[in-house]
Amino acid sequence: LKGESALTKSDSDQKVNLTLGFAQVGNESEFRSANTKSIIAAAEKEGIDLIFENAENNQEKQIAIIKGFIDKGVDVIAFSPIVEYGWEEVLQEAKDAGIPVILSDREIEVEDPSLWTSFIGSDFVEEGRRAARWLVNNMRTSKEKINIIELEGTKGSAPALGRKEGFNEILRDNPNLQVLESLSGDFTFKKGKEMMKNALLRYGKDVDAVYAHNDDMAIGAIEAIEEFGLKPGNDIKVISIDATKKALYALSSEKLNFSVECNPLLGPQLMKAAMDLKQGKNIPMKVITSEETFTQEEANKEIKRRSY
Ligand code: GZL
Repeated sequence: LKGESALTKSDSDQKVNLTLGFAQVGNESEFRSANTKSIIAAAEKEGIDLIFENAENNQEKQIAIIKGFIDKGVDVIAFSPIVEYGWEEVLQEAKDAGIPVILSDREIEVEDPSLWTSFIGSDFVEEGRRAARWLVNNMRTSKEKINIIELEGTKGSAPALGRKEGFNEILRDNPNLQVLESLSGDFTFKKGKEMMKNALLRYGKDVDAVYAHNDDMAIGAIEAIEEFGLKPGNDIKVISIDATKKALYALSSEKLNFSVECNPLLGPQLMKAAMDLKQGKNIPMKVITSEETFTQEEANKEIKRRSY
């Protein structure tokens, strides 16, 4: 779906008369691919006419897509905002056009909360706390300072801001853990690997652990650590968030040490919210998905039941 727009015609026995415009953030990670598949499959299942557009990690493009939905007069708009800020104007246009907006996966910061109707996604701050707690409880070294490299997600995005906040909250109570450097890997494998290579050139064996805001950057860091001549998961502990299948395989091969789940399968909840809105029902302002965490031991069992 990269860069294309997909118009999925509903099946013949259309159950609801509903057109949903969805502006996807991009195609940057395994999480995103699973998220996209979930949304499209859920629209098909419910007989909802989905207009799916991909903003390719560009806010101007995402705004233009949303404006296009307003011009088309869709019933409901949903999107996964690439960053938290800069949405007032386009969401005011949607509100003036009487089109409700659902935030999928990522939140925004706006003065006027009436500019969006509902948020369906995760508690990123808690995800960051869970990652930090594992390090606090599992980094057994004699060193008085445990040195961490943080690989951050897209600058200004809700998951990157939340995961950093939660991680730092726990570190404030554990001063023996310190972030040597925080680098932006933009949630991608390529940038994550590149940033980790730079960090290893600067700090080498002084690095004790890597905290990656998502699996794709963690897998990149794992490759960079191997190419540097060290053993990921052993010489340098690696922890990540999302817990996609790639992370579960890295856990079972002991190159990754811990992964915090961030559930991408939001399609069914999103379609239910859109249908409820169309039928004039009130919907909850926030729906936080329940999530788990995975150690190396738990990975093998989980892999068997995972579709993504
Ligand atoms: C989190 C989501 C993040 C994932 C990344 O809900 O927005 O964006 O953690 C994805 O993998 O790129």
